[in-house]
Amino acid sequence: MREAPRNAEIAPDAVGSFITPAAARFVRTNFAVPRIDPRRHRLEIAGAVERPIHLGLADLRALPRRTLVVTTECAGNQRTSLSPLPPGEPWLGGAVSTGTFTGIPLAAVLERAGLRKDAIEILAEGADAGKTPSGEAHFARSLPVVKALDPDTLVALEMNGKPLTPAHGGPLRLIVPGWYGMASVKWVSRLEALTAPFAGYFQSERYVFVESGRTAQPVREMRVKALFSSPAPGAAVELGPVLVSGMAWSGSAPIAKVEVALAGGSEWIEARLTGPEEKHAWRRWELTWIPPWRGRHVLRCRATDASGNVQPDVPRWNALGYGANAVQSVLVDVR
Ligand SMILES: Nc1nc2c(c(=O)[nH]1)N[C@H]1C(S)=C(S)[C@@H](COP(=O)(O)O)O[C@H]1N2
Ligand SMILES: [Mo]
Repeated sequence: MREAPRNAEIAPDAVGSFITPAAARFVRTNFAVPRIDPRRHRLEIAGAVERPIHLGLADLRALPRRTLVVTTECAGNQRTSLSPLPPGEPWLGGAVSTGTFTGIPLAAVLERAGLRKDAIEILAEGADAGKTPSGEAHFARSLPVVKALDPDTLVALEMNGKPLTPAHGGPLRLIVPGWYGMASVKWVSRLEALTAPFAGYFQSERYVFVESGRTAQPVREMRVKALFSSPAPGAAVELGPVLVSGMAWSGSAPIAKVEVALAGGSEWIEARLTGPEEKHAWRRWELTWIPPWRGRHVLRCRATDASGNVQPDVPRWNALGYGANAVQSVLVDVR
């Protein structure tokens, strides 16, 4: 947790809620939250378009809206599982949350300006700016045109049925389902259709997998992961049946199964998948465990998605510490 700029994990007691209340949501900010007057805010659409335009919030609200439930995880989440610890926010496991987002498909917004055929990427620039090692910059990221035109990529106005709060990008942010959080640019004020790849600081110096002996790869889809919501870490429970539960998600495919290894054992037992099934949201899982004895127990959980991706036992180290998705464990005291 850091105060200025503010970075905070999800409230631990909110992990088990399918929709994360706004006040409990994780926050990731690279620079100070920009001051924006929603009545005057204009979204500029420029670059490789037929008609460069500016749209106010009222113009956007007049376009057909969609609502999607979306789980977003910060690419640096669980970085502290890596050794040596890479630079960046020292997240434990709580840089993940789920919201109901209402907005206009980015494709419909671009259509207003008439996207030209030679556009290959859509750059989204936030109103926030500050110093980076390569000079003063706005938070800005580009999306390949196919992802930008995906009907589920939104220019969002609302989260959980209310106008977006300033901390979470209000009045306007991108929501890019399936991708790590950096793609969902907050306080978006400018879209530019590009005919050459964007190479700004937050595109080429950050949010890339840097591994020795390999060419750097962009960080995109969220890797498969499961976490515990109950019991809470270090919780004391009575000897008797214990409901073990949590959440699991993957940016590549639906969750196919979650398994739990009980009492430090190597045998994996399949949990039940329960609760709402939304294409871009985490899935709840649960399992009833009957502890065999009093004392301390270690439980582990592991998710597999429908593409066959499974969590590794050991995290894959990379220089900037992204995509850490090794199997998590929880310590339970049985009294
Ligand atoms: N303009 C802007 N957008 C941004 C960021 C930022 O610093 N500035 N941080 C990104 C990152 S790294 C993440 S993980 C998500 C976090 O969204 P949240 O704070 O609403 O949870 O916002 C993304 N969008
Ligand atoms: Mo992030």
